[in-house]
Amino acid sequence: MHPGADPGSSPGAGDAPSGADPVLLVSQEGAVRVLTLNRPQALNAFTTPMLGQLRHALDDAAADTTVRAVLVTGAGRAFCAGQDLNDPYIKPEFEELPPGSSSTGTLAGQPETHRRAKPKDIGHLLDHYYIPLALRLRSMPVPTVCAVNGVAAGAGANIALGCDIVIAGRSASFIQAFSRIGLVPDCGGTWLLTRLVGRARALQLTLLGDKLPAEQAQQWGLIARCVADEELPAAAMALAQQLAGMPTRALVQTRAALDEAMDLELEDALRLEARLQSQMGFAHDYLEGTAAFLDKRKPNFKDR
Ligand code: LHQ
Repeated sequence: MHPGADPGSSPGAGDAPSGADPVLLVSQEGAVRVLTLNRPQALNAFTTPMLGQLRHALDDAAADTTVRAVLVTGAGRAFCAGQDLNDPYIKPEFEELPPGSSSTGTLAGQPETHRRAKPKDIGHLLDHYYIPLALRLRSMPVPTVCAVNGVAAGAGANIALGCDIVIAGRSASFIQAFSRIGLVPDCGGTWLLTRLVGRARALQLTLLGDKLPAEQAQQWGLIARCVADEELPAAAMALAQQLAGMPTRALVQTRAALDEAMDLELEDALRLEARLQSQMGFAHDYLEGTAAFLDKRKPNFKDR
């Protein structure tokens, strides 16, 4: 597939052949849309079709007014091992060289002097797949929950961390795997990690590329919660259902205000809060929330 192709519309590596399991499972429980990465044989590593499908599924959830929260998780023992390093979009091609030529790369099991790697511009993959996906996630008009059911590496870790509330099973872990293969963090890792855990820990994670166990990730403030593995599905769904019953527009504006406040002076943050509060004050959910409080009944929030 060439850069600029419509993400998700073309077949490619990891695309499920007809009759095979889909690479993304989409289901709905009440007002919660559940998106499950489904390539367990490759630890749910992202292929280009899968990235496109995930983005389209988020677009669908955003457009569907019956959806009031999104829950993202993975099938099998991993959440996501990041970019599929076998995807033809990024995998270097190797050209045959005459014996004795110098080479710049090899294929496993091949004599070094007989092949040379022809690199590709892997930045295209970020421009056309990961950046739209990361921005879509951050601008969802409903809250997002990620249930990290196992290892989350590279772009898989940063997609997870891009969700509003991240809850992980105790056996899960986070790996900024980029430096292990000669890359820099992407998918928002530089922005997210510095905000979530500060420069020292962000550097430790990204330079060393070490595995951070879920419990420590919670202690560091990288994720919100860590639960026993067997409790993860129910705990994540309960969180998503709780969020789905809340005033969606206020939650989404809260996310936007918190993100923006990181770069604002106090007075500008105060004025942003006042501007948003004015808007909220005219909305149905505030009127309903206060009326329900005064009537001592459960509120019925509607705004999105
Ligand atoms: C995989 C992968 C994988 C393919 C496991 N691909 N098959 C953006 C722009 C452009 C270019 C590149 O990247 C990016 C963003 C990124 O995400 S860069 C980072 C890419 N990810 C990685 O480098 C992580 C690679 N994977 C691993 O280090 C390990 O698999 C982890 C630590 C995640 C898990 O280790 P184990 O639990 O020991 O599992 P395993 O290594 O045995 O993997 C199981 C299978 O999954 C295995 O296949 P096989 O056929 O041998 O059973 C792996 O080859 C496959 N797999 N990750 N990213």
